[in-house]
Amino acid sequence: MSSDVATGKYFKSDLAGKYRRTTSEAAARVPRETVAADLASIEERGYVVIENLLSEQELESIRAAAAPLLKEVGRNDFEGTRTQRVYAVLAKTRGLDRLVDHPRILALLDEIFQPNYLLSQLQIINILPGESEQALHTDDSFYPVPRPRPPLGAATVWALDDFTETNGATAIVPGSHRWGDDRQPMREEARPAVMPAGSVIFYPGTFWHGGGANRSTSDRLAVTCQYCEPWVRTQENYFLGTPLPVVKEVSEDIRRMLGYSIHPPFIGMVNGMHPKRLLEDI
Ligand SMILES: O=C(O)CCC(=O)C(=O)O
Repeated sequence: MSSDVATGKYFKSDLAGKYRRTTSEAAARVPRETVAADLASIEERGYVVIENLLSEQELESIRAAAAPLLKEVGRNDFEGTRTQRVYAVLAKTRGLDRLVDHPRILALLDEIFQPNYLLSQLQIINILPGESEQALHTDDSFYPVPRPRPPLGAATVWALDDFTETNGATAIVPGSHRWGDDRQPMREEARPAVMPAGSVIFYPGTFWHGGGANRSTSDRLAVTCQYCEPWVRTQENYFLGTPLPVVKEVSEDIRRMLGYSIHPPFIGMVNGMHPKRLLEDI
């Protein structure tokens, strides 16, 4: 064994020759004081709501991309039998990409996770009138690592309609990101994340929340993006589920989050090489 391996240097180094570790240029341009304020809110309350991040024009175009994909309702109480859910979104439309790689969100992820974190889940969620409340849960509880602990995942919920007290706004439990395994929230501890369309709520995977009951007469349309550390398994298997032509079309930030990246020294390699070499002949 070489001394580098013995000292652990080997396992910490970026061994990629041609494709080195990549970071988000757009995220790096977000003012540091903005990132610090968002992180302080997450640290203190477990979440940050960023209001009106999307323009009316962006909202319209995202809604137009989402609408034709809305078909099936959920298969159980957790998915919601009166909730339409769309999976494998990146393979179906380019219209939601800017939610996945929004610089303001990547700037937070850059601080919370190790470089080359991954996209874990991307869903369109349309809660229909009459839907009941979803069970409160955390998003990274399926990783068998005891709490309290740092998050292994993080999520956004983008409001494409106004989120109101009555239409199924995400129910959130402030401060719950710090709880240990011995504590679960009572329903009365949850409150709706009321925010105007075009806003986003960001919370770590340790934060208790759930879809709200829709007691209104209109739909509640949202998109949720979830991300995870580069060394845990993603919820949706994008390595297998994303056709190569789609991988070519998306931004470099999304490509990296789909697994065309390495967690140094070599986690994620293909045939001993950086996965981006797969794209060279296409
Ligand atoms: O739709 C929402 O507001 C949140 C949904 C959610 O947390 C989930 O489906 O896991």
